Amino acid sequence: MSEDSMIPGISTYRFPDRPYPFCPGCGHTLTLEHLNTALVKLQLDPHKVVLVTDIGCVGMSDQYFDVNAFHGLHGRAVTYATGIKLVNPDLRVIVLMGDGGIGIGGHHLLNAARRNIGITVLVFNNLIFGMTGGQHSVTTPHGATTSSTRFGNLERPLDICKTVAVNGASFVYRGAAFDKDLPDHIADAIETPGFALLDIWELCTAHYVPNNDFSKGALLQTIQNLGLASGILQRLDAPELARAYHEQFANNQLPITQPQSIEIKFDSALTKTTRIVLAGAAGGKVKSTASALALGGMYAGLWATQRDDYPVTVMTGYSVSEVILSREEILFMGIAKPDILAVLTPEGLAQVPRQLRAMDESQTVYVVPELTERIETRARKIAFDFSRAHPTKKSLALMATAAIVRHANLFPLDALREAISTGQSTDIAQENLKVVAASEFIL
Ligand SMILES: Cc1ncc(C[n+]2csc(CCOP(=O)(O)OP(=O)(O)O)c2C)c(N)n1
Ligand code: SF4
Repeated sequence: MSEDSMIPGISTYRFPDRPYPFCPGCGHTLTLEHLNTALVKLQLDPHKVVLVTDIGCVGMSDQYFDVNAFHGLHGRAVTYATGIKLVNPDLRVIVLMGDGGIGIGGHHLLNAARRNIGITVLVFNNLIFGMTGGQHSVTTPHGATTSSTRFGNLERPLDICKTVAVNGASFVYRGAAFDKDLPDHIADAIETPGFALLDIWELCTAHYVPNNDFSKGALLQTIQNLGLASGILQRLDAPELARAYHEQFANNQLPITQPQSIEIKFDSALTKTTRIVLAGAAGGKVKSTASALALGGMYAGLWATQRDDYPVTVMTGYSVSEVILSREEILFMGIAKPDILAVLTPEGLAQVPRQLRAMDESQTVYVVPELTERIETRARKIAFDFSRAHPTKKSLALMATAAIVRHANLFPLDALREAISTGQSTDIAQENLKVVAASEFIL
């Protein structure tokens, strides 16, 4: 651990006022407490820890920890973690997933071990699909009763540890959620540079325990009966992929895309974090407008985030972009309640009813005239006036956004012009600067 990654004196990584939601006696509670103890032992900078959760009861875990988090599709947690680690090898990326996720995303696990990517996988192995009612999983023992194996499981269980070990994992451990020394092993795994996995056996008190007359003793006995080894099962010293990847580019003097530094050239009068949603149509340059808005904010000294949503099809359907501008670092990119919502097209409007309902009188909806009557919200409504400037489908988003920047006094319009000039090709920027000039006529 490097010195700069230490913030001494952290006594917990949990949110103290958020109790876990699991059933009484659920092993997930024990394992998460062990994880917390391990993090406290390591005293890692919370900004450099990322919990990647899979689906299932275990998938709820990340919201109880005050660190970065990513939650995605079932079985894919290892792939998300791989991507995060590849981009930033300095992060401690910890995957929390069930045996169900291991089965669904087994292929990803093999490849993560084979690549020796430096992530830590905690398998919350309760021998069952917990969240969906106790169906059998890849680790359910032969003969076990589950809601999908009423007369006993006919399949043989997967040995997760052997599987990742044979594929080259750097650290492999098997134990139980009851193990007192589990925090030390979790810490050991997190400190391992390469791929590390802990197969942690647990009780699902809602399903596996009642269906199999199961208990702590029976769980430990089952590990033995199956002939599964426990403790540290493998420790290999092999190059970690993310570091090797970055070094390879450095040795060949090729730049890996790095965040560009931006020179602050303007001042913003913005005092409070402002959440802006642009709801328009695909092909309407919504996304590039949002990029210009975010970059303009940065030129004016603000923090900015951008999040885009559009269908897989092109040039048809909706396109909704969310931009947050703030004086403070932005730790969560989602927008449940916008401060400013621009409704530009019917497709966009169809995507934002919840946000419109959430808004109150202190917030503003800017809307094209033909959709004004269809907006149901408590927020202040302001309609654009297109009598003196006539945007096309392609210029509407930018013209509206430039008008909003001025009207809401987000930052100087020159910062938006700078973003367009530096962030877009010369021809497109020239056209767009004319659109910005025309924006003064519409609000
Ligand atoms: C690809 C996919 N298949 C099935 C599901 C339905 N599903 C949601 S939770 C779950 C069971 C999760 O079991 P596990 O991963 O072991 O976690 P646990 O609930 O035991 O913590 C399933 C099958 C899904 N969300 N995605
Ligand atoms: S259903 Fe099982 S895994 Fe889910 S919270 Fe309850 S005991 Fe835990």
